[in-house]
Amino acid sequence: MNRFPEDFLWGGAVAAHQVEGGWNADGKGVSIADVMTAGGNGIAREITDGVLDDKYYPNHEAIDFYHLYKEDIQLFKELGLKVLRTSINWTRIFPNGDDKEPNEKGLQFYDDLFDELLANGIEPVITLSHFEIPFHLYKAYGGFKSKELIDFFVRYAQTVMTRYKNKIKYWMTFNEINNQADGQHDLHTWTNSAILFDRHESQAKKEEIIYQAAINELIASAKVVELGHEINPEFQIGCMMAYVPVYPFSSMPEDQMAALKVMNRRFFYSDVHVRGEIPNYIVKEWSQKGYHIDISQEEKKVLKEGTVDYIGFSYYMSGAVTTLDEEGGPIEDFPHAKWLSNPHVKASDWGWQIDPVGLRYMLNILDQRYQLPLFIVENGFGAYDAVENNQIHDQYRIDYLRAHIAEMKKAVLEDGVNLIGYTPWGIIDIVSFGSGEMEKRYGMIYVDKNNDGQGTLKRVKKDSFHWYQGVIRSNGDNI
Ligand code: P53
Repeated sequence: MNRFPEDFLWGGAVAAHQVEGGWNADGKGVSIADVMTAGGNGIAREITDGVLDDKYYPNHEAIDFYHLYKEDIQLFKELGLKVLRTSINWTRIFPNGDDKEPNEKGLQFYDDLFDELLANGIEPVITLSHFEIPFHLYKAYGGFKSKELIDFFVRYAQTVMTRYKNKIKYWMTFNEINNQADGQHDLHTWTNSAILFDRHESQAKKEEIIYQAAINELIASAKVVELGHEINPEFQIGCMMAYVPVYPFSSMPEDQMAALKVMNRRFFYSDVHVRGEIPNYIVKEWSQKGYHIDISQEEKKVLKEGTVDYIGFSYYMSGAVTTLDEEGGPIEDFPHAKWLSNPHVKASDWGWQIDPVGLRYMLNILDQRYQLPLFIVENGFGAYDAVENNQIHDQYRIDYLRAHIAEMKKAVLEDGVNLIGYTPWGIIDIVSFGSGEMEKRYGMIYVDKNNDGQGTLKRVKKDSFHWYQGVIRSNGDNI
């Protein structure tokens, strides 16, 4: 085979909270994304205790996809997308998370959205939880550190999987479940787990709680995989991981070992998703640190019975670690090692290290580790765009995507990796998750809106739009 399979899933990806807006429309509840202010390039977003009058929340309107999706779908159709990955915003369906009955208007919105996509030949691919946990579940239960959230998530998933069982085939449970692995980034633990920490918790105690939340999510995910297969045996239900290959900075054996340890910390999540067992390196870590993680025999069985059908993942960049005596960022757990920037690759304006070969490397590592179908559900280049005469010449974005697709092709055609699809991130400009900016743009479709929330919301095709159209049309031959 020297071409991609004919049914390769070329598409684009977004998430509900980053596009929809309509944050309190038609009975929707407040989600954790609704209490995140705008930060900036290098400026952290603030998480407020509820929605405050004097703050600006960029996700409240986002790009108003809630009202404009029909026009956007026409553009996606013109672009040639075969699939669109988005999420269901949990708080449209269960506004508080622990409600007894779902919100019919929220369910109807996704019926309409999915029907519109399908009528235009675009298959929706759905993430169940993409940083949209009901805020109430944080306040009243402390987020996923509580086992009660397992049942709330399962009920929500059961509701939507039943309702849309003839409209959706590909599902993912928790977006980038492993990006809370470091435990250092408040935004990541917030968006993945919405954990309410006590004020004076030590770093070690926090880490223990994050592991507990992670285990609870993995159990919830496994239950949903099993249940989903009962609802419709045709369902393909995957996990969603952020993979950032971490290289040894030098060829010192210790650097190689440090890189392996840092990678394992992230692999832990997919190891459980795929194998249904907690790997020994984590069992050991917990006992060495004296952590008590609550998981019953019954729950261990659940993990084993709910293993995923495929691995969805994001790929943006790589990293490097060293044990040499160099200046670098600290690594929890490996005080003798640090993060360094890799002199052999360039970085984006946000410091993300651009590494197309890393994608081929990662695809091979995953294929060998798991032997499951792989699905690249995010990849893209966040950049500042300039509009000249109503045109956007984003050659840098084309260069980034082309280089990554070229490596992805090698992984499939030369290395034999089983890859089922590719959905570049932020196919249309959206609110950045990490910074809350509009001007960190990923799209092939420009949206006229700036960081302060001003603009007409008008959509304009960028040069990358026409380029990607050709890629899809030729099934990846012309890149
Ligand atoms: P933004 C870090 C590393 C890799 C992926 O991110 C990440 C992050 C988070 O900062 O997140 C994913 O918008 C996430 C999306 C997000 C996208 O990458 O910060 O799944 O929601 O928008 C890009 O540039």
